[in-house]
Amino acid sequence: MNDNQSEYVLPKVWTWEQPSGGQFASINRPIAGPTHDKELPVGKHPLQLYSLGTPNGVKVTVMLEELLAKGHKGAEYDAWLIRIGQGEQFGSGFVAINPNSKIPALLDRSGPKPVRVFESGSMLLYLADKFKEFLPGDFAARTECLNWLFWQMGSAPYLGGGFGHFYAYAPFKIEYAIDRFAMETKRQLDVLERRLGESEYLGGKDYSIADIAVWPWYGGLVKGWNYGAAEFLAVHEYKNVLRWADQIHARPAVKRGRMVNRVSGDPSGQLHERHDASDFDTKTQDKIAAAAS
Ligand SMILES: N[C@@H](CCC(=O)N[C@@H](CS)C(=O)NCC(=O)O)C(=O)O
Repeated sequence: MNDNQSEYVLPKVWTWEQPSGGQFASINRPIAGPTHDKELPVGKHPLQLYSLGTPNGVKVTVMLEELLAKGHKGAEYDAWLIRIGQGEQFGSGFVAINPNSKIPALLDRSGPKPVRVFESGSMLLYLADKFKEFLPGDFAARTECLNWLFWQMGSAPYLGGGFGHFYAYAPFKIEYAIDRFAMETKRQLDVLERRLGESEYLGGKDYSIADIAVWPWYGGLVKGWNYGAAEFLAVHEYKNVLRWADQIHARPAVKRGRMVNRVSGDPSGQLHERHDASDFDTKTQDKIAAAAS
């Protein structure tokens, strides 16, 4: 085993002396709260989303596009871009909606008093309850769906903050950390593989917020989108997960939801902000570039 960390001697009390290095080092800090005053913009729709097209952000834009596809006009939304690499999640307006300073954050302005919703799992549940969609009404079926929703909230930090961080973003490769989190990630994929061998969708026979939560992380992983780790993790072993990932990817609302607040990849798949359904046809980055030339 590579023991490049063996010279480290634990101090009595940890202190924050320098950025830890690696991607995100510039925005990481050991304290919460705003770093600067900045009001958030507000658009014309009932729902205001402040986000970025990461797996956590995509969950909510997919849900909103699915609700709109079902005809729920009350799910119309403005999606504003929060560039976390530039520290926009630490602006005072953002922190007022999410004291945890992480995207996504949602403000529902449809009632007499705005309702703030933070944590993507809470947002999915809020929207499912509000519109009575993508969550079974039957108590036992609802509970099974929520089991998988909360499984995602508890598991994905090992995939993202654990495996993804040490595999793709840490300033150097640490075998111990990569081994530990690759093992856990493969264990999680096997949990999904077994579940999707017995059930078409995670919550049961119907597509639900459980699939919407899990797909951007684990669907994206087996499709090779997250961390470019498909070969490393031998994802071809997870046939049921691949079947389910493709099935969900084929949904038009999922394709639209993946485009919103996306700032990387093919320009035709990047809709930096979404304020109207027609933006998908006119405001993707390829169209904006063509109009400017
Ligand atoms: N449990 C949270 C996680 C949100 C999260 O980790 N967001 C990341 C981007 S995917 C973020 O905003 N990071 C910025 C930061 O840590 O400063 C959720 O599901 O909403």
